[in-house]
Amino acid sequence: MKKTIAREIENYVLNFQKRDNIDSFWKTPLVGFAAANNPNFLLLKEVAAPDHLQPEDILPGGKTVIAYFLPFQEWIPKSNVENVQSSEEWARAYVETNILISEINDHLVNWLKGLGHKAAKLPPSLNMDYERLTSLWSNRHVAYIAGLGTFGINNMLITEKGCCGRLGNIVTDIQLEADKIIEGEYCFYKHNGSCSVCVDRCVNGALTMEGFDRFKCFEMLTENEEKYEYLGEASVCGKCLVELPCSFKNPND
Ligand code: B12
Ligand code: SF4
Ligand code: SF4
Repeated sequence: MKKTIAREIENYVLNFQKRDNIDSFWKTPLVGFAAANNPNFLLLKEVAAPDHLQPEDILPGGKTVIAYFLPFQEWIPKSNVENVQSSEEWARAYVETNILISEINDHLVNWLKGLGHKAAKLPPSLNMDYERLTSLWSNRHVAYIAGLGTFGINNMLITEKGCCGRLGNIVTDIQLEADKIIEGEYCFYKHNGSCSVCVDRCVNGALTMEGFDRFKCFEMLTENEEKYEYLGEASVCGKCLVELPCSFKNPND
């Protein structure tokens, strides 16, 4: 069943990028599975984020959380290396990937229900609190628990296909074998202190070795959103994800 779910996501992406009105392209998705009762879900709530929802809040009786990572084709991040403002390709990929994630989630929920299972996604209204700039559900944390990667000091989840891509999740009542959390650190800085390229790349003083200022970051995202208003809601920057040793792979490989 795990392979069937991964194939379903992969096929959805392949068909989506064939559409005439879609310009972005993605590599084969990575898919991971977390047990809904993994103690790390509660740990996140108790240690870091008291408001964070549990899988049970999204689907009562849910047993497994499915996490997927949609890596961008390399030309998209490469287009975003130069200049302070984001490239149009990066902005467009953000807008199109948000549509893709929303469609994949709806498709998976309906497809699993059609097979007689229960499944649910996080309601989009809970995804972002614009005053605090946080969410009640962490796609990164879920993907980490599902064994898809580890955190970089740029805050991104670094997977075996790097950090340049976007994440999605749904919860189901199917009991599936959980994937193991990755041991060790993919980020070079966390591994042996040998890298800080992402910090040097930040264009608005938001990401420093002392920490991350989400409001300064959001200032840059808003500047780009205004520039690319004609594309939709492109709240982007992403300079701290591109041209890094971890952009397209686990740098320790
Ligand atoms: C709020 C938000 C923002 C805010 C704040 C960013 C931030 N760093 O927190 C703003 C608007 C500034 C922003 C900016 C960006 N964002 Co943003 N954002 C989100 C959003 C909607 C919610 C994040 C959140 O608050 N989660 C809840 C908190 C509690 O968890 P967390 O911060 O995700 O994760 C923490 C815990 O896991 C904890 N933790 C780490 N290790 C451990 C271990 C244990 C044991 C425990 C208990 C906890 C713990 O620390 C983590 C980091 O703070 C997510 C989507 C989502 N729903 O997850 C996207 C998301 C994080 N953003 C993403 C991206 C790509 C960006 C941008 C590059 C913009 C762009 N697309 O061009 C920039 C990058 C800025 C940066 N370097 O951090 C991607 C990241 C993809 C990836 N590879 O990881 C996400 C996942 C969207 C997606 N669906 O793919 N973002
Ligand atoms: S650029 Fe270097 S320090 Fe930054 S997240 Fe990637 S590996 Fe870690
Ligand atoms: S997204 Fe832009 S402003 Fe935000 S931390 Fe990264 S480089 Fe800095």
